[in-house]
Amino acid sequence: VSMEAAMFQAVRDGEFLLHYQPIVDARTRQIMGFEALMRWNRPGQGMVSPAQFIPMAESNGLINLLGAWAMKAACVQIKRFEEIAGRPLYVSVNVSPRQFRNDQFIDVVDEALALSGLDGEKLLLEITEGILMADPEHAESLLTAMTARRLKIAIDDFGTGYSSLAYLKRFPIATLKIDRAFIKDLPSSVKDVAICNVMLSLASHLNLNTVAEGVEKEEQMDFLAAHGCSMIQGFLTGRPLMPSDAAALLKAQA
Ligand code: G
Ligand code: G
Ligand code: MN
Ligand code: NA
Repeated sequence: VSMEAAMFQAVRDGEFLLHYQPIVDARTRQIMGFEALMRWNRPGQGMVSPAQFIPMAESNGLINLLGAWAMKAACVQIKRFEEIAGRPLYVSVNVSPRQFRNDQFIDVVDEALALSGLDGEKLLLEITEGILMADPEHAESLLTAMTARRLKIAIDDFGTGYSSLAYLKRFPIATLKIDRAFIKDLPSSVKDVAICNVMLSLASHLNLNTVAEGVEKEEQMDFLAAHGCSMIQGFLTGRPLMPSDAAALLKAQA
């Protein structure tokens, strides 16, 4: 069978699952939330990376079905994590271009919030600069609907798109996720130090939260904490985990 046919069947058979990567406070290292990351547990082939199947789901349209499932599953799971931790946590969910364009997307979010009982302000939707600028009028109306529900918007892979900074003025953005391309060579790269400092300063002046992605080393963590980055996500502070492992980590921190 083709990959496409296999995917349709896999959704039906429940072969997709979510892993959760901790997002921690840069200073205290306390877990503040998790990014939900999709995995395909394909029988006989092990875990298939989203880098392989998301582009395909995006082109064949299955991303809408898959994304709706992920939104609900992530909201339900984070409520369980909150009960385990005994304190508020947030969940970050990736939204693809095709999901963002889909007229039913806001209904999917409403259903996920209703089903889970999660407060809208605990849900952070990750979109890229390109998604916003592809159709700014549509983005404006959708983001208005989102902020009415107190949902939060994060710019994923910040700094890697081709857009100007104009969208930061136009749209209600809560968080910048600094792409790991700028983190990788910290703190030895003079250029990356300069770029990160400017991004962190920009975020601070605009009152935006920052998440540094792909943090793997203590030196990177130290640099980021010292320069005002609010949160850290990376293998140093936690890999993407299956729910039971994420729950164990929360219990250990409590
Ligand atoms: O976890 P991993 O590094 O393999 O993820 C690779 C990419 O797949 C990420 O950059 C992320 O944007 C994308 N991705 C992971 N999970 C989801 C999801 O649930 N929905 C969408 N649209 N993209 C996802
Ligand atoms: O595009 P997005 O930011 O959603 O991508 C998240 C991806 O980054 C996930 O697939 C996750 O597995 C990966 N990732 C998370 N932390 C690290 C890290 O410290 N190093 C590397 N190389 N990848 C990471
Ligand atoms: Mn992301
Ligand atoms: Na990213």
